[in-house]
Amino acid sequence: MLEKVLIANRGEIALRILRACRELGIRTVAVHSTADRELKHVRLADETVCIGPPSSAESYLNIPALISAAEVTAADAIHPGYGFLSENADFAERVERSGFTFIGPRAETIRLMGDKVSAIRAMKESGIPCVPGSDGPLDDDDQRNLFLAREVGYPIIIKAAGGGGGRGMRVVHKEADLLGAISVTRNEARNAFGNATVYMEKFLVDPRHVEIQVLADTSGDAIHLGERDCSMQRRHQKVIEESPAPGLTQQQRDFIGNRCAEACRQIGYRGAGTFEFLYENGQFYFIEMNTRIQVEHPVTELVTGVDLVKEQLRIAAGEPLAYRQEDIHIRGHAIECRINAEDPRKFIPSPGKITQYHAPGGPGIRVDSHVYSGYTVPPYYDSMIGKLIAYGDTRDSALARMRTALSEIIIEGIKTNITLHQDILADIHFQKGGTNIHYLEKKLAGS
Ligand code: MV4
Repeated sequence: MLEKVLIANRGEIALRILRACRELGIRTVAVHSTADRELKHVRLADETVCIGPPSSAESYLNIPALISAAEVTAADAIHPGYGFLSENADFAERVERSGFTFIGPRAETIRLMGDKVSAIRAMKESGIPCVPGSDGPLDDDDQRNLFLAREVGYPIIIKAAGGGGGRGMRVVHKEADLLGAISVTRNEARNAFGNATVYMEKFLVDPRHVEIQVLADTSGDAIHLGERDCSMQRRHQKVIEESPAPGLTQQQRDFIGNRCAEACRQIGYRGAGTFEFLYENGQFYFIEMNTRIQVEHPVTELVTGVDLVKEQLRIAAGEPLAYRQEDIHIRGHAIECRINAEDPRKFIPSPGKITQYHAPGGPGIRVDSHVYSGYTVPPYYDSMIGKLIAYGDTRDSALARMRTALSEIIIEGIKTNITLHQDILADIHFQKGGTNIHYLEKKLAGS
């Protein structure tokens, strides 16, 4: 097993990783900025290293500072968590070249998936269903692009190969707007990502966002752990996630899940990963792959019983997967509400001191959070202060437990989005299940 892991992250995920290390008897190194001395995982870690000033660029994104911290503490591996450097191929490469284990896929896999054009090409070759489109980069031939779009059929969407997560894309509804949209998206992509490559897809009008969780070990074995529905989002920020996806049959799950596991074997994937799909009219369309542990991983843990972070650590230590596909069964239903320090109507961040904090509890309730009474939420980072996860035998029982938990939570001193979650849980369309990616924004706009 690994002996010492450096946690290159902060907040709830750093605490989550620390707990997994503890369970496996692995010592921990917490790195933190000068604004994060009071973080719960910093207090609990075996060793701590201050890596820089508050700004992420000078601390959690500071590659030399992180590698130095691993060297002075003699860590043997680095866990990047999510966000920050978790999907930075150059970081993964420098970690491994410095003699440490990167807890994640090989750098070349991260690079392959970071370029959306190469990711789609690799997935298509591995038998994953993709959105009809240009099947590669667009060139500067206007006539060819006009022809392609006509073949695909409007509306279409132009996306930047270096984008992802909602950055660098433009919907085109009619031919007259196509060439302008391509050149604007190209220029934005060149400026934002240093990569002017753009591609074309059919624009799916009201899909759901359904993603498949996978695990793969270093000996080429891979399994899937079912799906998560992450359609409840606003401006590309997920608000609520759940597993299983409402209405998905076991047959559909087996079909798409097995294809994802097979794709992992074909590309030599390693570690935890997520295949993102748009789901419309019973069909899956691959859009991107995430090569990190995700915020919403707990809903998968609750319905499968698999500790995904412990599996990441075991895989990084070179151990084979502890589960075969036949061992994975989806049981019950789990739902996660992301708790943010923000105004529930205007969505403006609300950092500051938490004067009173009481966590909810009871059967089927899990709280993944680093906050405590007296903790000050710093203004420099993401506003998510924790996740409330409810499990039940059925979706309705998970929703009932979530409602009870939301009513119990006390967070005073800062604004939070708890009332937004209560509104969503009281919504009859959400209760029915299967709302699409546009539902929340339309509901907030009052239509
Ligand atoms: C799409 C799409 C419709 N059709 N691609 C947005 C984030 C990025 N991961 C891909 N995105 C989309 N790609 C096609 N061909 C609609 C979206 C989209 C979206 C996707 C998932 C979750 C939320 C979304 C919100 C707006 C648009």
